Amino acid sequence: MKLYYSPGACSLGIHFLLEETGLPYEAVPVVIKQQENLTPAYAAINPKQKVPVLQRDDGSYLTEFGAICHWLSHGPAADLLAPGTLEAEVRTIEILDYIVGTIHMQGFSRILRPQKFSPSESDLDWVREQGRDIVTKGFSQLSRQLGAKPFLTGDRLGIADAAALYVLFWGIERLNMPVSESLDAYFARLSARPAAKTVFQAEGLPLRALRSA
Ligand SMILES: N[C@@H](CCC(=O)N[C@@H](CS)C(=O)NCC(=O)O)C(=O)O
Repeated sequence: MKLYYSPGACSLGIHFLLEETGLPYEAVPVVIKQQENLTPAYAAINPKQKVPVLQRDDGSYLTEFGAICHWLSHGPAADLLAPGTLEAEVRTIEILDYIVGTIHMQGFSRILRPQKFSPSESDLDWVREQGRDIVTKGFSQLSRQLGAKPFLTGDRLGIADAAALYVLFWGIERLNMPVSESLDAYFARLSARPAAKTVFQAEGLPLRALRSA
């Protein structure tokens, strides 16, 4: 398999998941800052010009964070990641979609790319503020969802945790946003996993306080 990723982007979550599974894969950087996702060569791989993309062993390309997670957890990594029951599956999708669709796409997109939401320079601070509001509410929801469990969906790592890893990396590490103690400790636990350490290092992402919970 081949993962197309950009350092520090949402593809970080898939990178982490692949590393957790121990399956063989190659990580191919497509640096968004250098607009490598906008080249014709990359458009031929993903016409949406986004990361992550997973090229599977049959050569086909799979896009969208949730679809890639779903495929991994029912395909090659089913032994490790399959939710088990239909109820566990839909609860997992419920959380994962909220993280990707709301916290990332609605919240962080406003904070990090406010100009996509208004053509007027004078609106941008307001758009960023709206984004912070959405992310803050989102993190509270994640904290409630986590409760006293080790992982978002229970006692073992699941695909929703991979999505949580990247939004918490953005919130805690990049933007220094306040989060609840339990969410902070959860992020510390995820970041301290060997797979996370490998991926942070591979993507060149120094953690402020390489957390050691
Ligand atoms: N809905 C997509 C979102 C992917 C996405 O927004 N990726 C961002 C990086 S975090 C990207 O590739 N942005 C490039 C751009 O917008 O130019 C998914 O779930 O995979």
